[in-house]
Amino acid sequence: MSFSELGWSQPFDLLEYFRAEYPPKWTPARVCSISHNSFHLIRPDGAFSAVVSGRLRFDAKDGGLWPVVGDWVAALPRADGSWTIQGVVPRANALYRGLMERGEPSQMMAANVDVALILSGLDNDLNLRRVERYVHLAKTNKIRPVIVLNKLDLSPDTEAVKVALAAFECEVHFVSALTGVGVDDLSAAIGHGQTAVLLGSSGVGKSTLFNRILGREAQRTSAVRDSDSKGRHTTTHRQLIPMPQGWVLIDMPGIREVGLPSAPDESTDATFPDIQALGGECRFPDCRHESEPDCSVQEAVKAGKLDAARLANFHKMRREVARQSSLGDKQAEVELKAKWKVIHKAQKEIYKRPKH
Ligand SMILES: Nc1nc2c(ncn2[C@@H]2O[C@H](COP(=O)(O)OP(=O)(O)OP(=O)(O)O)[C@@H](O)[C@H]2O)c(=O)[nH]1
Ligand SMILES: [Mg+2]
Ligand SMILES: [Zn+2]
Repeated sequence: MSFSELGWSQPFDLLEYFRAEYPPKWTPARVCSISHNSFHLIRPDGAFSAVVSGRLRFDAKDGGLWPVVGDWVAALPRADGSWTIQGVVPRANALYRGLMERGEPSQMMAANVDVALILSGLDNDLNLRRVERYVHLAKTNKIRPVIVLNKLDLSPDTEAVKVALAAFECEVHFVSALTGVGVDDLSAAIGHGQTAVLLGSSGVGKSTLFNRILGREAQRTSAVRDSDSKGRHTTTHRQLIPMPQGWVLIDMPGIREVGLPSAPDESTDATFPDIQALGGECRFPDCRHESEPDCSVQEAVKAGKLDAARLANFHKMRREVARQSSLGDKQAEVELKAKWKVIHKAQKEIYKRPKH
């Protein structure tokens, strides 16, 4: 297996980066899952476990990087055959969620993710407001959102759902993880070497789809409750596995509250391209589409061209993003600090040089 098949998709060579940055014995590997203090890693010749080195643990307390699922790390073999993680390779991006409800900063869920597969089950009424939140999560984290409607075998009439999702301007796939219908097309929509993550409520069929694409039962699944078709939170930890199709998939536990991560106020614009386009016609360039005069967005709602519930969610999400942003973003601060450390070090080197 190559690094690309393990999901290395940054525009520089991983081995060259290691040669330039790390001691010769440090080897690149990717974090597949984490249980307590044990990190399950994969590299081209196979899987192995490692613990975080004392140094990295110490640095993390002092604002250094801590590895999460999807991270590329530098692993070092010890004399007794065990491994330690010595460093974390700078991330291309990361999937954050907000924890405003708990009054906590945004939390990193996975690193180096290219595609978010936003799953809903056609056995339940489609919760458009929730899908808007997932799309936002993806877009603010620079991840391509792909909306997936699963359980097509239970509800083959897709027209109404297609109409309801048109405003999202997102790629949409209808699949049945159970029968396999639509799964090859979905897989083909994900590029070679990309990393995709499964997002959605418990019971929508994330793990069933994961197993279907992988071709074996790697993840446990369990039936939804008869009373309301809700899941039982069967998957309890994040799991990354390279798929035989040449890309990488991360199965996730079902998300209860889709909290929005801290981000600039305008971040909701990309999530609501229809509202953004209408907003270009408002009288005031900084119109908030609330009660301003000559607001094209409000007019579109009155004319039945824009769903009032969608606009209400736009407002709600904007307020939530602002509140979460005031709570900050721990890991992002850590990354920024690490970046500045490197810059300051480089500056010091420059000042140390003799002046001519
Ligand atoms: N009919 C039908 N059932 C499906 C399909 N996909 C999944 N299921 C069923 O839905 C139930 C829940 O599936 P899981 O894969 O465990 O759901 P999950 O999203 O991983 O749930 P959590 O791990 O709890 O977050 C299981 O009984 C699956 O067999 C499908 O395409 N059609
Ligand atoms: Mg699951
Ligand atoms: Zn307006």
